Amino acid sequence: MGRGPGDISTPARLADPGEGIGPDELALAARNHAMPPEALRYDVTPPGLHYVLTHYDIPAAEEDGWELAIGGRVRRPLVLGPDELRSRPAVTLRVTLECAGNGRALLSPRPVSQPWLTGAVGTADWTGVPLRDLLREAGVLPGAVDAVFTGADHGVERGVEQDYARALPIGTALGEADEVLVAYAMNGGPLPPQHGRPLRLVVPGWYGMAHVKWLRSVTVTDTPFDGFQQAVAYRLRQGADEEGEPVTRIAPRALLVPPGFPDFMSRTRVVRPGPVPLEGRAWSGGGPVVRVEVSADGGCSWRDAELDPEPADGSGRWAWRRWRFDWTAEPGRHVLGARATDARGARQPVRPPWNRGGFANNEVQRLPVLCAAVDDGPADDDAATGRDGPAAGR
Ligand SMILES: Nc1nc2c(c(=O)[nH]1)N[C@H]1C(S)=C(S)[C@@H](COP(=O)(O)O)O[C@H]1N2
Ligand SMILES: [Mo]
Repeated sequence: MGRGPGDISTPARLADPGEGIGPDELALAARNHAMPPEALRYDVTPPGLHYVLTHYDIPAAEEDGWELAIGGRVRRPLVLGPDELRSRPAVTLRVTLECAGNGRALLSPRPVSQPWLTGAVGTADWTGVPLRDLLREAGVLPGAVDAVFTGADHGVERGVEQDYARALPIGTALGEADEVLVAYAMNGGPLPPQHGRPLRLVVPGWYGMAHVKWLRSVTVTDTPFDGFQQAVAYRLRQGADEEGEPVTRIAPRALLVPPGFPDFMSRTRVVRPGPVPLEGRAWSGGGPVVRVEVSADGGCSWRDAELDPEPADGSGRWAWRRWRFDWTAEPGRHVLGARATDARGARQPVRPPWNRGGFANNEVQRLPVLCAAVDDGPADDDAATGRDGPAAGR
């Protein structure tokens, strides 16, 4: 760790100019995997392709004997097992989940942490019991401020030993609009271990850190929760000493299904001249995405993409939406990107919004594309910056 135990105040480090990803970050990047961008083609992310982020270890957590304790400032504390939850009216929500650190590794200076590019996102159908039903049954007492959610995983972070825990304001936890779930199923099956088996919180529209996995307790408090993941991590700060603003809802973002085929090392896309149908997904935690625009020149000029209609039954309100755009590729190099605007008018910036933790960087994607005819084979072109041309299979 390189930091003394108990040294709570040590801020997250910023990489030195030109400093590459080190072994610690590589280890995090390898265990917390991204969703491959081609998986943006699916409405629901297939099993195993959804991104994963776990601060510590995946705990040994199984259904048998698991208990969720609901207590604190409530009239009737409850202890419920997965079977008792399953016997209650169930709700299934399609939710796009995104890590607050998505885009962090694109920042300069780069906050040293899990070095996400843009793949820390995925969409799943989560089934469970509305949290408000459980809190109503327990009877929240007057003066309640926060509901604190604690997971079974344990670790040390910047010198602070802790169980992973996050809170929501009691109004959000009880809210009709936010539809917070205590989920026991993902895509119709039990939660996989890495996604929180046997129980997790799902907070539609909020960044990933709020969706506490391996959930073992919900504690209603009459003072604001000041645990590490609430008061120290996940705050938007410019300077290390600022209190900062809490990270909450997902900022709008659109990404492309990469067109054509990739170069092995650089991931530059190779397409042929002529019509290239583009598609991607767009989402926001601030209301539905109402507009997506596409740029083929790195964000200088924009044209409207076509958004798929929202499902009439409202089932898509927390999920990404597909968009399409008919692009005509001309020979040469291009930088593709798309930008989303949500119902509240929030629009993705072309320049990255920087903060010390590297949170909520929803800058417009920059996807390099080389358009080349078959005869001028891109293999000789330095777009294939690796040793092998794009035709060399691996
Ligand atoms: N108990 C627990 N819950 C957790 C975490 C964790 O480390 N421990 N990580 C959070 C973060 S930062 C994210 S982005 C999401 C990731 O959820 P996923 O792995 O199911 O995609 O889980 C959240 N819930
Ligand atoms: Mo996250």
